[in-house]
Amino acid sequence: MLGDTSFAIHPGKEKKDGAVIYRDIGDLIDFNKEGMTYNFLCSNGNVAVQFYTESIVRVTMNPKKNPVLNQSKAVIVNPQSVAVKEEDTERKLSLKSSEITIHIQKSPFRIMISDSNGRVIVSEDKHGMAYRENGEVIAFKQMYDQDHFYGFGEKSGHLNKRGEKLEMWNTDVYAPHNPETNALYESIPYFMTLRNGKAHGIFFDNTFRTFFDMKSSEENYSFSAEGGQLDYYVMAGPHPKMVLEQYTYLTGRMPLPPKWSLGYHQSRYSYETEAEVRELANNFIEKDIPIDVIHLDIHYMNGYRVFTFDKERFPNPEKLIADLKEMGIRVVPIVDPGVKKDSEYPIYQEGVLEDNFCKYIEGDIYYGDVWPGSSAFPDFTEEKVRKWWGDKHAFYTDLGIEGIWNDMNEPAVFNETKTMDVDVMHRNDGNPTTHRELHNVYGLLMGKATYEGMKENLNGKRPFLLTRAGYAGVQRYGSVWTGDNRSFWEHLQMSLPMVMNLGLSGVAFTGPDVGGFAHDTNAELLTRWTQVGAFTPFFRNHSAIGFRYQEPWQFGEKYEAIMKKYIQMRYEWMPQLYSLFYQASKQGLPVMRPLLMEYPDDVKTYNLNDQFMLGDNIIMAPILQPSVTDRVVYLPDGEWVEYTTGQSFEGNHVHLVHAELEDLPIFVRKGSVLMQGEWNSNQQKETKKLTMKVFASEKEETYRFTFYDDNGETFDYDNGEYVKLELEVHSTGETVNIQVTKEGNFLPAYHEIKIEVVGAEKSVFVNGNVSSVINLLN
Ligand code: MIG
Repeated sequence: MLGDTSFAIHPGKEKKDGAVIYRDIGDLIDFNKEGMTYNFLCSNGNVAVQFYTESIVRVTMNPKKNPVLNQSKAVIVNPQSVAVKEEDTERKLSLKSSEITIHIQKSPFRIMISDSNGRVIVSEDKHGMAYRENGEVIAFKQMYDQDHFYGFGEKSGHLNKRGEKLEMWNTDVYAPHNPETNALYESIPYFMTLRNGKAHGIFFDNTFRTFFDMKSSEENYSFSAEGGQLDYYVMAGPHPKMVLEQYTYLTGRMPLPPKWSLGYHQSRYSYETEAEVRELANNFIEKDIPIDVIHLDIHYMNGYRVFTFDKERFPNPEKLIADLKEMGIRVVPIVDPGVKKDSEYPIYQEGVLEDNFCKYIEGDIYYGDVWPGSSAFPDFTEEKVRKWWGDKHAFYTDLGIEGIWNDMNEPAVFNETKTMDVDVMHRNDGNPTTHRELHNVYGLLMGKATYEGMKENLNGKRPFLLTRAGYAGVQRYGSVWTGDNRSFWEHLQMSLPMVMNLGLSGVAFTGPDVGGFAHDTNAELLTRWTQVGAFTPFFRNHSAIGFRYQEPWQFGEKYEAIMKKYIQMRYEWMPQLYSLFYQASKQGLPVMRPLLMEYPDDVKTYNLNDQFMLGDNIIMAPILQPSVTDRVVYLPDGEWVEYTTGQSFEGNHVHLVHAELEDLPIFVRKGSVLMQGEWNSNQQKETKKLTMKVFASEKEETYRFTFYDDNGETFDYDNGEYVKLELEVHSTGETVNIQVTKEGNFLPAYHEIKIEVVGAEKSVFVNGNVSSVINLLN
């Protein structure tokens, strides 16, 4: 059947008009192996297959030429040398590693991937890889009745994306985020499929506008891009955690953030003067409400010029920053990419004279309107420009600043398309190409420039970066907030699946604007949102100009007291949180998880949107509606205890729980542990007393946990300056036996960990000896 391989697809299930004509990859003509790469010449294109590890395989199809295999902005590793067994017959070829087998049907060329147990992971049937004359590339895969889809980066709507069509094109969306709002600020063209309790992942590494169609057909789903190659990685799983480890092996993991960035952040568009910022800081101290960070939004600058301070509003930033630091507060200023067109402004002068801005192919600089008016945009795709931009951050670090907030880096422009013209060229480190191709990585590369520049300038201190836009791999540089939400209960509800799906997409350090950005918040909403925020990985209250101020004290003492309690709890839970962030930095696992990640065999968890887990043993069931003080909670297998009341709950059951405004239902799995510090004061946040709570189980249980701590500020952990405890907690009816293996040289302010058994009297043994502490001195 050589040659004649065009087929038509009707968009939408019913529509019969407007068919789209695709060209199938065709038949296999010839193949060879070069190094670690299998090259397939097909009648209508070229395909390369590489094993990255025993359980990760990459498929790249180029319609016109040999696949280009070295242009990824996301993947940071090269293929390992994997022993592959080949089996070649007349109709089929199979390539087999210890974990995966790729079965290739030769005519037409179709790929099926199975695991070592013969379980089908992905397969192609009637349609496989194809493309269109206009440059679009597409892959069709069979969809199974039992398939559930997760991830896709930053998306509104529910957890499970089956029945949705998702678009990736970094977009500034100020209009209310609806369940149908599709392209948002981040593009992470990656998803995880859960089928009968087993998971696998697909990462479509294409920076053009991409689509994932899990909607139009019941037989197959597809992923496609407006241009470029069909370049995707299949991760074999089979556990959801393994999928994420595999995906973050490819795209990298979050460096351990500075501890202060895990605290409470207060922001406003904008705190406009030094006096206002000082008053804000004083309020927190006087009221004993913990705070680590105050953000400075665009009004701190002189006419919105980045790398400047407005000297009238902020006469002495250095002093302000030093004074706040004494109070235990850091300042994080916003930095947008747009550089004001102003020939007397040094950054603009340098940018033009050193040729650092994005240009049209004819050589004219691209100007777009943003806050400063007409502005030029650094070409972050070029190493030289990233270095320039990164170095400029000495302006901030010289003032004592350790964190930066990148906004508008989709890049957002005030025009019809909301962004830069797609025909603007990027230099792309010697491989010039258009904005159409690199739009989705502009934010990622700005993040890279900023993170690396800050790191360089901070002499051994960990930088913090908050970024709005990004692409797969953004976790290597920054944390992500979910952009301009509103003070709607619906947005509080939606933030849970949104943050959970970001977590499933490799980005562990995320959160929404607590209280809601646009629109006026209210006392009850802010209080409930702060309860949730206390346990989301990134915890920042932020609100927009023209709307009600929403600092924790704005609605009177009753609400202030509740919010204060939860913000303080954030700090009491810091040892637990920090250990989970450590896990994220090592394995790529999210801090905040959907239940399906821990209970992939439990179908009741597959689209559970209003509960989440912290690590593997805590379930949060917040109240997400006004005037509601009772809610349904689903607890999966195991036995559970409510954190505040101590009440026991059976797993595998639905419960009705009561929660007054001051209550957040928190369930801890029996037999597991929780590390708890204490709240001292804002100037003295270091925990001196650490307790390990063991939640007693009547049954025999074994629980494992990795506890981690270090100085929270530097990279000295690279030289062994950390303490890591591998804990194995074995509970029986009468005893708790704790096995501890310690690693690292760091001695925290607490010299021991007190063990407290919650819910029963039990004898406690540490490494075989009766003891109620874990001693860290030896
Ligand atoms: O066009 O800097 O999402 O957090 O406060 C709005 C002002 C620009 C959008 C960000 C928001 C920030 C605001 N920015």
